[in-house]
Amino acid sequence: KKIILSGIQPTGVFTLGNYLGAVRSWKQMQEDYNCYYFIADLHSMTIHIDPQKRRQQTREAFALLLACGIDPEKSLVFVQSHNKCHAEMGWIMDCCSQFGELSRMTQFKDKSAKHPDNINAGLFTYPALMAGDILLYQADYVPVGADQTQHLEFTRDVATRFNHTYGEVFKLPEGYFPKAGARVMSLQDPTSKMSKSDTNPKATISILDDEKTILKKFKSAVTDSEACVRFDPEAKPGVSNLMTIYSAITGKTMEEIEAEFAGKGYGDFKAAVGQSVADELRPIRENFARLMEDRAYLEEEMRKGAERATYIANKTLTKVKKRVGLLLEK
Ligand code: AQP
Repeated sequence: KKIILSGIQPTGVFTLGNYLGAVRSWKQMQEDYNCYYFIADLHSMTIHIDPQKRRQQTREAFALLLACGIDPEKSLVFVQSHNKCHAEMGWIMDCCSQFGELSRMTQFKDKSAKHPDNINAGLFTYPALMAGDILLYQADYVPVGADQTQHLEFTRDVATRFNHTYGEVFKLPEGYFPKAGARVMSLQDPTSKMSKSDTNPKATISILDDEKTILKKFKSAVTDSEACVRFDPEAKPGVSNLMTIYSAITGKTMEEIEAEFAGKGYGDFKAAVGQSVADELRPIRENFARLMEDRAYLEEEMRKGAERATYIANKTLTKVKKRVGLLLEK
């Protein structure tokens, strides 16, 4: 089986965007691939989070993956910092990355504009750590959103350069674009993506929101004054976003959705979208509550994941160290 690798940051409870854009497909991919999924706690250090909150969010993120149907019997699930190879490999990748190419990363520009008071070096070298994450496991495919394609290209460039300088070690990973993946936008500003770190709770659906909250948030979602359910992301970003969500959950096409709500107002439409989301998320919320009560189980799964991840990654790291001339300890 081919290897798939992906990570998610513990920067808050996953949103409907994280779920429909990533985690739901991760669950489906478990059947056909060897899947490695990790909680990217080292990456989350590029923004400031209260330490106690980071610990809690990391535990929750791990439980959320399992609650969403990632099965630790089928997939390797682990916390990034539990496998020390990531930090070591990250440094080696730092030294194989050029200032110029890192300077061209749009995510760095975006994030430093968003947090001008904390433009730390980690934010700048984030793509090098990510390259290490991917290359350590010799991943064949990396599921990436549009915002991550530049980072994957960077990973391939670094890997190619390394192989050329030190001899063939790394497999070049390819992007993987899940068929059912959807890009979900903010409910309050449908021109920007839904993000877990958004400070306006009305803008995002957390996958742990209860039914009442979900229906209320959809009711107050920004739309337009045309009162016609029609897919047109340019002219009608709000309505189109709700249609994207509804389509991703029900499997209906845009034409089918337009027909379903022809002649009806936005009230009925929003209620139907909200209900479909609430029904989809209910079992996840229940699974999560159960998992969080069983701390011993979570800790044991984390430990097992860390052990296996370290075993796999260490093979590549040892090869890398030999190739670059780091003296191996006897
Ligand atoms: N709105 C979205 N629609 C579709 N997919 C999305 N993803 C994130 N937002 C959307 C996908 O979720 C995966 C994990 O993302 P991440 O935690 O590594 O970081 P992110 O992309 O920065 O996600 P957030 O929610 O926006 O987090 P914050 O607020 O911390 O920056 C990725 O595969 C991503 O494409």
